Amino acid sequence: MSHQTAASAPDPAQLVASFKSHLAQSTRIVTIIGAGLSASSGLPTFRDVNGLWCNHDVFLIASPAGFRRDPGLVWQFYSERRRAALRAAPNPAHYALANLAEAKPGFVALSQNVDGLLQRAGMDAKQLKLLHGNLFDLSCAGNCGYVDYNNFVDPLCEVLSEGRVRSNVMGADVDEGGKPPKASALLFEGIAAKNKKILGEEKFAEVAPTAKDAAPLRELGEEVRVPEAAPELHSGIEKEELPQCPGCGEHLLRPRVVWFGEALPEDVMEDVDNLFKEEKIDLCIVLGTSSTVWPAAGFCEEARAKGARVAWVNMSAKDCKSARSEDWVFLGDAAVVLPEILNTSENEK
Ligand code: BJW
Ligand code: ZN
Repeated sequence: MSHQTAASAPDPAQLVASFKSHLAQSTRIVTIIGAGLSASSGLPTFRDVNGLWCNHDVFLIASPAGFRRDPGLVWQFYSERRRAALRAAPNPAHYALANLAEAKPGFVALSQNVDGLLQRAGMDAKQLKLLHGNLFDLSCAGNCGYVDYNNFVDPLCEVLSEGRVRSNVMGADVDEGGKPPKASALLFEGIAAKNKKILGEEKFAEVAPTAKDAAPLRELGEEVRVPEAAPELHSGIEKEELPQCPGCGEHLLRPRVVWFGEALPEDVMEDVDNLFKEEKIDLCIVLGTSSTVWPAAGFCEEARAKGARVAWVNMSAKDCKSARSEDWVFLGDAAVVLPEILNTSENEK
């Protein structure tokens, strides 16, 4: 773990000690959480190199329009995510946060994660605000009001069973043996399509990748295919084959997560509004998020406005760009950093 502030790099031990001393005196603590928290549990983030979005036009997957266009493709993506989350286990950072929540009744986690791992680490539901929903809640895509909470069935229907889902609807192939991950065919096609868009047809033709360029991305003997055009992603799945809403019998079910352009859950936003309306906040921890998605990206400044001192925990300094010189910045894996800096047993309960 390396520790630094935006202005200088003081002694790491001193930095941890000063953070711990502030933590011990803090009662109202807000944590803004992103996908980096679950990275050590083996769940890919969204925007990192092998992240979930690296193969995708985000809006084909995480928008109501994407679901209308091809609900099968969206369901394939979320079925894989449900399966991966079910197989994953909470890591030491999830437990450190759950312990802190128990030790500090004024602690609130504002989590963008939908994987259920904080709940499984034992965090009290009252202290956990799920900004972007939950992979294991399903709702009617036609808004008849039907909701199915905590549905852990897998697969949800035959067409979404493991063997049937195309492997490349997730991020680039996941590194399983400590070897560098191999780019998937879809990633390669995506890069080509993007370059084509930027350069225009003619310029792209001049610099288009050749079979030789593509060769290192393939297994020995695997056929090398150079994309000709933008990949047309279609699942080929009929609506009738997907989970149907038992409430109205008319529409499909969808994962109850928040897509781009959709409002965050009303009750959650009400709690968040009240949180920032109430008295002083002592500490805000921004954890494993690129802070690119709103409204969550704005919560750190709201906490500052209520007097909070801010601590950042992230693998990448570039995602702590709004850090000020008086903030604590802990660069490293959340699963290593959090248990060290929270060390809840030392804090007052
Ligand atoms: C590690 C690590 C390790 C790696 N340890 N760290 C204001 C300005 C501009 C735009 C907008 C605005 N307000 C609204 C918008 C539009 C839009 C938006 O924000 N667009 C931006 C892209 C610009 N926002 C919305 O549309 C939101 N809705 C809304 O505002 O509605 C208004 C409305 C009101 C009334 C009526 C109607 C509408 C909704 C946003 C929903 C986002 N949904 C997603 C998908 C959820 C479901 C799913 O999971 O599939 O949420 S998108 C995706 O991004 C997902 C995430 O929760 C979210 C944030 O990503 P996160 O967690 O930060 O992940 P990454 O990958 O980006 O970062 C990982 C980080 O971890 C990195 O920093 C790594 O370095 C780090 N890391 N390993 C520690 N081991
Ligand atoms: Zn319905």
